[in-house]
Amino acid sequence: MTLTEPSRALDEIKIGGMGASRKRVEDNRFIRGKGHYIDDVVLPGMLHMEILRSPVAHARIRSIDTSAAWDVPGVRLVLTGEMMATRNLAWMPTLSYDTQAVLATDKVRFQGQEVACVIADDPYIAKDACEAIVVEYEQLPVIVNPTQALAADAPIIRDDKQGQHDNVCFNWEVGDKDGTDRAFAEADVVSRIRMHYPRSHPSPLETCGSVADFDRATGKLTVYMTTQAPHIVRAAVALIAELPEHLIRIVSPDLGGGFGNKVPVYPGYVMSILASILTERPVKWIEDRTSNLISTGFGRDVYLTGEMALRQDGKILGVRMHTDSDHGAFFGDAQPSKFKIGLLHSAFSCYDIPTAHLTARGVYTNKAPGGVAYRCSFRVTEAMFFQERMVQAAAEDLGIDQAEFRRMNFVRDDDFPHRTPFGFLTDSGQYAKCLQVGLDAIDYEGFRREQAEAAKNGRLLGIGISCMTEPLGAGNSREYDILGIKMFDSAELRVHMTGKAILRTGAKTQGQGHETTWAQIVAHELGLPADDIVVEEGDTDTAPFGMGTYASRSTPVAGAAVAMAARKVRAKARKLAAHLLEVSEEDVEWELGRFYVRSAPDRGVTIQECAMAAYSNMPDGLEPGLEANAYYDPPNLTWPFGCYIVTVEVDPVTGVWDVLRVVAVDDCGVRINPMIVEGQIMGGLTEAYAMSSMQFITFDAEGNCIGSNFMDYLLPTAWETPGYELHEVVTPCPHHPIGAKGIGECATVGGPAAFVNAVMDALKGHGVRNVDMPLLPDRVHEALTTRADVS
Ligand code: PCD
Repeated sequence: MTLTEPSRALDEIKIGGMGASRKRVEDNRFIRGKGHYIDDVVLPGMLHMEILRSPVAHARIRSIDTSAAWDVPGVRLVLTGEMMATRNLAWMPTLSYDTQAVLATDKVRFQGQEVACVIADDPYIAKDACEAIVVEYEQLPVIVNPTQALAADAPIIRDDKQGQHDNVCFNWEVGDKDGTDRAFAEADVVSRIRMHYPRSHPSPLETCGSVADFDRATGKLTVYMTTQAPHIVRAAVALIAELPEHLIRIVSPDLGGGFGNKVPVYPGYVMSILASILTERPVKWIEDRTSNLISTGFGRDVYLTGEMALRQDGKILGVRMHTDSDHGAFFGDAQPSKFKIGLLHSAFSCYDIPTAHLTARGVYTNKAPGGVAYRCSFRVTEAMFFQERMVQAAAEDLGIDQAEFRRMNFVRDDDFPHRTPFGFLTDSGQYAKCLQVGLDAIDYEGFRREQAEAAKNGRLLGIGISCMTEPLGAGNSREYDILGIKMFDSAELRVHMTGKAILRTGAKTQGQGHETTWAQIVAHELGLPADDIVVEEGDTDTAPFGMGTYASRSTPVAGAAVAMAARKVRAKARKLAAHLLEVSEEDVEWELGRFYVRSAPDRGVTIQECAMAAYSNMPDGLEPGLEANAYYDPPNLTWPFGCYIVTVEVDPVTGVWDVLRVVAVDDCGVRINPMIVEGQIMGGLTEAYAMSSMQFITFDAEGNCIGSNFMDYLLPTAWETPGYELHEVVTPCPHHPIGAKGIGECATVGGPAAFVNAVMDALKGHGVRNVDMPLLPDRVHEALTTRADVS
């Protein structure tokens, strides 16, 4: 700092810049009931669509008789697979290079699969008419898990696919097999664990839906739909339906939560589009709760087995993992194309492990499509759960304290960038420090004493730790693409003459608060008050091309693009400032919100004055206007770190467990809006708690989905939800323009293992190594009484 350094820079917090816990601007409309969700879209002449779904899980369709449905007054159209087939639309490609039935033609392959649909004057007529459709099914044997799917005599579910002679949808492998074998040969101790991460459902409060509006006069197709990735949908419609891309407009309005559920393209969207083209009227489809729960993107359903090679002194020498994942009838989830099991191989990235090997097998079953990245960056929830359960088991086998075991194996702070055993490059972190903050906060030693004391009276207390780093922010485009479309993102910033601005990005908020936080990044870069910037996302006619919001990629990618676009605007504003100040550009200095003359700091112009000049007083030869766009292709993923510590008390008589305390230490680099970040962590922890304690979607032997409503599939309310104690550590991301890393999913990813580890710690000495989630009281009770694992 020189003596002439002026001190007129704006107080960044006051203008709502980076680090301000600015109130969420979108909440102004949400809490007033003024949000504009899919069901709020009402167009003149709009018709309504309802879907007839299969009651059985596996059956050949003998016949479909729709005549009675056509006779219901008010019915405009009835669609079957056969009719879709005449337009080559009975099947559609998925985002994972598979195919999925839009409407079943040959067979139904899961309960709830789309069989026919009715378009009518109102949704009630459409629903009644669906019930008038008669379908004759010839039932087939049903497969509901990988063991059945892989049996020698198993019926082939995907007999529609040429060359498919079994129920395997992929085999995939990564890591160093030979090196790992050697590590195991040298090990003093080999620790083993097997577990099932059960099927779960993202269940956003708002279900899926669409309003398709084809205008024959202009040839324009507008589709309002609940999608987390509008531009991917536009590309898919253009490439698959071969409609002209410039005449397709996808609008994703306000979304009542996404959580990965709104990434896949569902048959309902496709049918509403075709129905609008055929009827030449807008067609609305709104899914009901049960349809959402039984037919749309499930998460998890992975069987994991693993082994860890250990040296007696606690050093991890290598890891072997195998997964069998149940993808349901269609491989419909989205992940970067070259990674079949998502980023599951990001497991063990925070530990310094020389070698590892993973084999992954995906199978088809008679269940709805699964494997969706429910609040995780493509299967990392499963990866981190497995990792932290394995680490706890290994520490126990070695007789080393679980915190100490983690600390001794962590990647060190001075060892970044660090190459993980599966080949990722982690960017930065202070893992031991995060753990220590957490241990101090929960008073680890104190709790251990309390636990030992309580045990004397037969009370079961437990403490569980879960540490993880998550790969957030796909791309870079070299490694990450979906169906060949490279993963990067974008922002476009227009500053108006009075210094107000509009910002658009290729991301799509679903409740995360982008309207609030993106404006904060612009405020940070330009010194414009955040309140002067309006943020828009989700309309492909206006937003720059982007890959959408999932995998906590928005801050790492679109957020970076926002900073870069703002910097381009600042560079142009500098030219305007030089002109206004009548000095050369090199003599102009910047401080937040203002340019000034280096030799005369009192002589300056504000960014708003530059904006006005861009339209009213630009120098000769300078293009008018003040706007810029930026496409950002990140050099790497961002790697936030989380340490979650939970204490519980288990009732030895009933198996009921209560959470005593939850301490969360998150390092997501620089926080744009600390309040929003904390909200993300609390929401994430709540989902973690739900999965570990109560959520269960299962299927009976006939493939009936048990858990198709909120009476059976439980969402935690404020009453069950424990209180959270949040702490932070800040390790700025070295390659992100504002040092931020993603955070949206971290607590859901890392959280479940902390709850389960805590209960398992309480059960230590009772002969139990693993109880599969959800840890319902009867399962915990069974483990206590049988002194055996429960799956
Ligand atoms: N941030 C800040 N700072 C930092 C980071 C971040 O501030 N450092 C913030 C931002 O800006 C935003 C948020 O926070 O606002 C978040 O972010 P991120 O992390 O980036 O993320 P995104 O991308 O935006 O988002 C996504 C995520 C996901 S993925 C999910 S599931 C979930 C989460 O997000 N979802 C949801 N969260 C949430 N929230 C809400 N409300 N809603 C929803 O729906 Mo996936 O893959 O899809 O499964």
